[in-house]
Amino acid sequence: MRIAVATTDGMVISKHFGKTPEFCVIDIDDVSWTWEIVERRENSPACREGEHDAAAFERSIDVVADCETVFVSRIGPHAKIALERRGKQVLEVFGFIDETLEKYIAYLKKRRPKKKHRDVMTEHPCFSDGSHGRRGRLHLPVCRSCNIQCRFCVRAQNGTEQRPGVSRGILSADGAVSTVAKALSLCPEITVVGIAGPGDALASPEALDVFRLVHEKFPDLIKCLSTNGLALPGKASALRDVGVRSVTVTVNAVDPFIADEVVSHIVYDGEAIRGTEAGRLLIARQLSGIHEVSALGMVVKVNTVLIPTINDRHVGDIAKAVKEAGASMHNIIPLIPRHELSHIPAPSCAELGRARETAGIYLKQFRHCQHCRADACGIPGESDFSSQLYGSRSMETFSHG
Ligand code: CLF
Ligand code: SF4
Repeated sequence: MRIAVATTDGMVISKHFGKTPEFCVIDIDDVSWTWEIVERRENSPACREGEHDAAAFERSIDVVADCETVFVSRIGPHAKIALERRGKQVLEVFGFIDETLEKYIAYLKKRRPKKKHRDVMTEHPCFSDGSHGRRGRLHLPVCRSCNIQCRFCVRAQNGTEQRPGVSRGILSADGAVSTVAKALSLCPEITVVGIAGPGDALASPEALDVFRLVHEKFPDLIKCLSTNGLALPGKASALRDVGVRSVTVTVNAVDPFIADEVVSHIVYDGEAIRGTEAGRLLIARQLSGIHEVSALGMVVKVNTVLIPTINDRHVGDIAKAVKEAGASMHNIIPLIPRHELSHIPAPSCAELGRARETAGIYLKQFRHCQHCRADACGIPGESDFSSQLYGSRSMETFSHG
């Protein structure tokens, strides 16, 4: 992790956030628990002889943009809130940097998560900033059907579209183990085997069967499940037993009226349910599923599709609710306008940034999502071996989000 220290000499935390002429940037290695100064960054102080320079203040915030924690001798409430809104931890302390870091590292070690959790947080490309661009993931497109209908979802099978819910075809459970072996030979950086569609991973039994087979042969690979959460309650033990260590639940609303605008119907116990009744049931089952899997040590990320005019003012409520349920990370992804919501434009970068900032008050935000296809293979954003792995199969129509 990276921290910033307000200092003048690289030895003592001695400066007020608004008055420091520099920040000393330090990296802490959370495996060896060593630290090193990697950079001394100049800063133009926002407070000058009692005057506040708003532009310089914003620049100071930018100077520490890549740091998780900021150490200062003093800080005003406005600046503290501004940093916390950007997901920073702010610690006020006056003292030698080395002594302070010794105490801080002891604190970090104590709150260090259990081993399984730590591996996911350091080795999974969708859970760790450090692993993004270095670690790969393989998606096995084994789940054909879905138990809900999102108003933006058109399931498709083709070799060209780059979005969730698309694959070249459906893979049989028998072919999964040899597919993993081939994928590892193409891309040895793969640390994660995920099932993310093209339908919902829990709407049919294939995902559990495939994870069981893959886990027997490749126990060290992280198994990652992505679901809409309707069928998640009651499955936590079964998922843990087949090696699942990370779960993504797509939660687009925690208000049944908003959920009704996102989902046209759900199918529960063989019955199609619509309207706010469907929303209420879906939300309750998503939150209780998140609670159950996180209680068993699986790391939970929540995906939210940002839909302007529908849930764009609701992301803070979503982040708060799913965090209380046990989620550790949030991934807000822009709507790809399709199907019943094809008339709504995709959110702009600014809208996406604002949503992440709001949700980031409650939950750590993942910002590197590549909208992977359900048959993705490689390092997200860096390499793509899916056509070598799966070839160009002919298609039916299916999707996932
Ligand atoms: Fe796949 Fe999703 Fe697991 Fe990652 S993807 S099931 S958590 S292994 Fe990652 Fe791809 Fe974004 Fe998903 S970049 S779409 S967040
Ligand atoms: Fe099902 Fe996913 Fe499509 Fe929603 S986006 S209908 S959960 S496949």
